[in-house]
Amino acid sequence: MTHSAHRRTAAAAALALAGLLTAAVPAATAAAAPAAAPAAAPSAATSPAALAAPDIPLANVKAHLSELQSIATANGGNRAHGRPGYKASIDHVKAKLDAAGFTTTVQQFTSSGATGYNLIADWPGGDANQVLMAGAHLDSVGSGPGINDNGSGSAGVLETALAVSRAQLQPAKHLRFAWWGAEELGLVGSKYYVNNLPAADRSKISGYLNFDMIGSPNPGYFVYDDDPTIEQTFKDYYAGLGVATEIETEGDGRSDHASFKNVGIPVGGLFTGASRTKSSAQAQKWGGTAGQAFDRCYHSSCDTTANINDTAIDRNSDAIAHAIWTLSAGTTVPGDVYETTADVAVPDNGAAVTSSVTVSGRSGNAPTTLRVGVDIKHTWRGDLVVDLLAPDGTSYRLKNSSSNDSADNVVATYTVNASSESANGTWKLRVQDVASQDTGYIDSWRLTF
Ligand code: DTR
Ligand code: ZN
Ligand code: ZN
Ligand code: CA
Repeated sequence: MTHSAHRRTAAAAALALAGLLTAAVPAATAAAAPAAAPAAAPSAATSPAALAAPDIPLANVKAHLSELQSIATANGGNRAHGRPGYKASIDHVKAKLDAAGFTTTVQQFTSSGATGYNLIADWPGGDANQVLMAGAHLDSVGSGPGINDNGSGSAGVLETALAVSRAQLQPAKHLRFAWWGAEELGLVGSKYYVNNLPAADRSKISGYLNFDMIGSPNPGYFVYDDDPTIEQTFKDYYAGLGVATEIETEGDGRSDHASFKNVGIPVGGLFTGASRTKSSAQAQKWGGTAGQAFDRCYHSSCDTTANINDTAIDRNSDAIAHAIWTLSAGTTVPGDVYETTADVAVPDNGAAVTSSVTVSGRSGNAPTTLRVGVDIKHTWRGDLVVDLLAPDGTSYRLKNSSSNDSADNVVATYTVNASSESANGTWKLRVQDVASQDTGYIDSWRLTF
């Protein structure tokens, strides 16, 4: 195990404490520990929200959709490229972002003899060499207001950006949000943006997340199968809800992520379906109507605010926030690391166990973005409940159990607002397996200040 200048392995300290706390035992044997953790499963009610991303209020997202509907109604019934309704949409979204502290830029281009506009909004701060982007096309087709296609993606991205501002988030990476023009003419706006981005700036974009139709009235839950890390982030989110997802199979080239993928930038995204028909099997798992299009108002005048499924756009807006918070935490941000690699067995369907690291020599409280990196080996991670315990015993829920997440291992970094906790002291990771059969062990975990 190599140690960076800042890395303080607490393995020795943990072993010294092992007799008092949780015996660090080889993974091969069951935990022999007189666990220091409480016998009962941790109560989520006592745990201040630790999972980084906030809930994105459905009412706020729907208010944006109503505003886009009003804009279309006031401008000939659409928000299409080259028409007044599109520029009015850009101005409307820009004003909200300016008021929320974003640095906005309107990028102009010409397509089919008309002026088009991209809106780019940078959230100040973060590592300029690691830029995480999220975007949605803001234009509609000429035949209607385009509320699902793509007011839904535009509103979900907008409300997530506003949530970043409300939280005054200070992620490791730099956040950039974008609303594209003329997607319906062939990804024109996003292509213009990428083509006019110097190669050196393209290489700084660690990922682009695309949201085009995320509130379809007869929704499916599709995840783009492009970059595996981005894909898994969305799948993990939906697994946490107990909602099955499918790989998005018609997307390649069909929306603005293609502009980024074509120049080698990792991409991902979510989609609830367009004119294709929902199958019986899909209706079985997702509800809705088999034999009917996911969105039967696709590219039609009836793509209005009535053409939205609230559950779908709510879930997907929350998924956008989850991905932004998770993927912007960064991986190479320097920081003071406190780690233990002592294996601690997790008894199958049994008492919680804990693993400790001791933090010392720091002043004041822990940060709002305390990073908790965990590596737990397990053959059915849905069995596991994971909490961080601060030195004063306050617990922060990192991961809930989930009956259908059968994937192996929990390897993740959680961002916890631990600013009310003293930095120094013994921090613990508490893990409980709450379902029988599969089992595993804590392999290592670390705190990064
Ligand atoms: N081309 C998009 C709609 C669309 C169709 N298939 C996919 C797949 C993934 C994202 C979007 C789409 C439009 O009409 O805007
Ligand atoms: Zn469209
Ligand atoms: Zn679209
Ligand atoms: Ca189990």
